[in-house]
Parts: sequence; structure tokens; C-alpha cells
Amino acid sequence: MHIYKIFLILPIFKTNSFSQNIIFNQSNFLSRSSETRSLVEALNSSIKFEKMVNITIPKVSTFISHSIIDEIKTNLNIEKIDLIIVDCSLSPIQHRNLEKILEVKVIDRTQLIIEIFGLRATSSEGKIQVELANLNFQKTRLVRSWTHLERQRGGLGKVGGPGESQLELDKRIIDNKIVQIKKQLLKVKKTRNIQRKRRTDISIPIFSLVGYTNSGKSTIFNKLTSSQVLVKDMVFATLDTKMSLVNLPNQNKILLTDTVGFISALPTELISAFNSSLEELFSADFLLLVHDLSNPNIENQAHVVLQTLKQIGFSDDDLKNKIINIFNKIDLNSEMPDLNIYNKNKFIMTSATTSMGLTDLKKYIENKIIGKNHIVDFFISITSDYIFTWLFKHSHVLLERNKENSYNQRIIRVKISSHQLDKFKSFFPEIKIKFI
Ligand SMILES: Nc1nc2c(ncn2[C@@H]2O[C@H](COP(=O)(O)OP(=O)(O)OP(=O)(O)O)[C@@H](O)[C@H]2O)c(=O)[nH]1
Ligand SMILES: [Mg+2]
Repeated sequence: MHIYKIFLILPIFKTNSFSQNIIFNQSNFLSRSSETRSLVEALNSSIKFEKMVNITIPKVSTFISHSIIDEIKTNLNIEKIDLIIVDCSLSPIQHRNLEKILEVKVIDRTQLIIEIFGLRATSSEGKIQVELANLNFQKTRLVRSWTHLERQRGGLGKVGGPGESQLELDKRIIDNKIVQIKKQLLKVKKTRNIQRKRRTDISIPIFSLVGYTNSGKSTIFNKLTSSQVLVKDMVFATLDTKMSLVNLPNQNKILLTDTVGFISALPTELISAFNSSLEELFSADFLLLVHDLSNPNIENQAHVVLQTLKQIGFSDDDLKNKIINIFNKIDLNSEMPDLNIYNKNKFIMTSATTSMGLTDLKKYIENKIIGKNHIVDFFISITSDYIFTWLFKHSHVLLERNKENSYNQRIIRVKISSHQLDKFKSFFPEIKIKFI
């Protein structure tokens, strides 16, 4: 397998530069650059040169100045660099010009992340989604670059823009592929919707682990569900959503899902491509937001996760109602930062690797789903067998009698948790309820 020799360019912006709501500046430069290095390591690559570049105003044509380009050029031949990575978002023009002048493949942060997702995707759905992300990205560029498309045609090919007709052809190929892939995704989505409906029908509460990449979601998932999801000290270890049953201390059950981690400046192409698996998050009753206490950039990571959740469609109210914070890796740092997050006071501290706090977490979850118990009378027509069945399954029936002066109405008195009562109301909104 070819190991890429990389020249990594790390821009330091003099003033705050916003890209997809993320601030790139001097204060978060260190943690950002170490994150970028771990992203680069996730490719088959070795970083031969690294250059920090101060940027006051990015050059429209080449992003970096000509003197820096010259400096880079001198280093290129020393190690036979075959890929330059610029840790920011390049415009199509900047991208094309850099490749032309430097005569080496150049990719930016978005392409880097798409490439890693491409390597990690294992399920057919994951692969389709990455391909769609890549095609959407290519479409905005329409210049030849380091793409799956090109690799399918055989190798990286030569650098430089092809003729107009080649571009037209590329555009048509891309458009046709996008149509095909969207059709495939639609099929997957239908199956997912059926599965999701089945899950809501059985009415087991769903909890989803969400959080920054590498925060420990899969480790928590494995410990709580006795599963074997890949856990690794690397970015984007998990790409496919996993779901499994968790038995709680008092015999209650929940479904737990493990999802792809978020990262700063997650390309919009990727977010929209992954929508069908991220949609799973919307059927969650609660979101377990995992924070990595050992990461110095925890504040920015929390910000990124919340922004991404909003970007995929969660409202402020959803997040307020659903988020439970988990502060993980307390074995490495137990000092609590003061973060600007939802439900600051709803949190559990854990160390997933040593299992510290996991029993507390289970108890917390159990209390959450049992919530407050209510004694309630339901007024149900005797022909509605399915409602009787539902109540016997999900609540504790205390007594049952005929309604006075009615031959076809029964009153069922039950003890029921807030959670199940909410479910009941959403399934059977027409049924009259009386709190006792
Ligand atoms: N010291 C310590 N390490 C932990 C803890 N929890 C997880 N880790 C480590 O952190 C790394 C990442 O863990 P994962 O569970 O793969 O993280 P993830 O959030 O699923 O990551 P992605 O799938 O990439 O989003 C692994 O090396 C884990 O062993 C913890 O409580 N303490
Ligand atoms: Mg994971």
C-alpha cells in the first residue's frame, strides 16, 4: 500500500476566521493542530514537513503568499512529497492554482475528512454515504483533484486542469452517479424507517450517545451493552450507527445507540450525506452527550457538537429536553470545566475504561425513564383490544371496571411512568385520561 509523504500546512489566522461556525484562531491553534495531525495519521501517510503559516488576509488566488509557496517548493523535492494538506477550506480557485504552481496534489481539510471516512466506511450504507459526500464535494470544484472518481479511473493521474470537454464529461458522470446513489440511499432509508417504526412500536426508550470524535462513546457503549464495537485512539473509529439493548439495575430496558463522532469543521457535504444514519438520532428520547474531560479543547468541542446537532435539525427545545451530559475520562482529569452547554446540572462523571461511574449512569438512566410514577384512569372502549394490551405491557394495572351508565366503556386505573405516559399520549391521543 502506498504511504503518502505529506507536507502539512497549518494556517494561523491573525484574526478570527469563521468556517462553518468554527473559529480558527491563535488561541485554539495548538489543540487544533494536534487534532489535524491525528487526522493525517488516519490516512496512510507520514508527515515529512510541517509549516505554520500566519495568515492576515488569505490570498484570493493561492491562499498563501508567493514567498511561502517558493519556500514550500524548495522542500518538495528533498523528500519527494506526494501530497500537500492545507488545514482549512480552500476555494476551488485557490486549490487549482496551488496544484498548478506546486505540481503536487493538494487537498484541504474537507477532502482530508472525506478521505478518512472513505477508508473507515465498512457497511454498504456508510460507503454509499461517503461516495455521495465526495461527489457533492467534487461537483462544487469541478477541477481534477484527488478523488475516488479518479482512482477508479486508475491512479492519481497527472496534475493540472484537463480540457473543457473533460470537465463537462466529469460533470455528467458525477451527476449521473449522484442520481444513482440517491436512489440507493432512498432504499436504505425506507428499510430504516420500517425498523424505526418497529422500535417505537415496542416502546423501549432510546438513548443515543453523541459527542466529539474520540471522546469515548464506543467504550461506554461496549461496557453498557457488552458489545465489541471498535474502540481506538483515533479519529472517526465509528462510522456506522450501532444499536443494542441495555439491562438496567431494576429490570428496565433501554436501547442504546452509538454514532459517528463530530469534529470541528465537519464538511457540510458529509453531514448531509450522513443524514440518513444521523436521522436515527431523532428517534432518541434522550441524547447522552459525551465530553472528554482530558481534552484541553473541551469547550470548543462542546460548541462544535451542539452546533452540529443544530445543523442537522435539532431545535433549542429538543436539546434542552433531551441532553444528558456525560463527563468521561475522569481517570485522566477530574476537574470540571465551566462550559456553555445545555442542562449544565444534568451530568454524570465516568471513566469508561475503568468502569467508574457506569453504574451511576445506569441508575441515572433508569430514574430518567421511570421518572415520576402517576396513578391514572384511562377511559377505553371495550373494542380497543390493542390499547388494553399496550397498557398491560407498559404499566402496572391496578383495577379495571365498567364506566357507569355505559355498556362499552371501561375504566382502567394504572400506575405508569412519565415516560410511558408520554408515549401513550403520542400513540393514542384520542383517549381520555384522568389523573388520580
Ligand atoms: N483514560 C481513558 N481513556 C478512555 C476513556 N474512555 C475512552 N477512552 C479511550 O479513548 C479512545 C477513544 O475511545 P472511543 O470509545 O473509540 O471513542 P469514540 O467517541 O467512540 O470515538 P469515534 O468513534 O472516533 O467518534 C480510546 O483509546 C479509548 O480507550 C476513559 O474513561 N479514560
Ligand atoms: Mg466510536
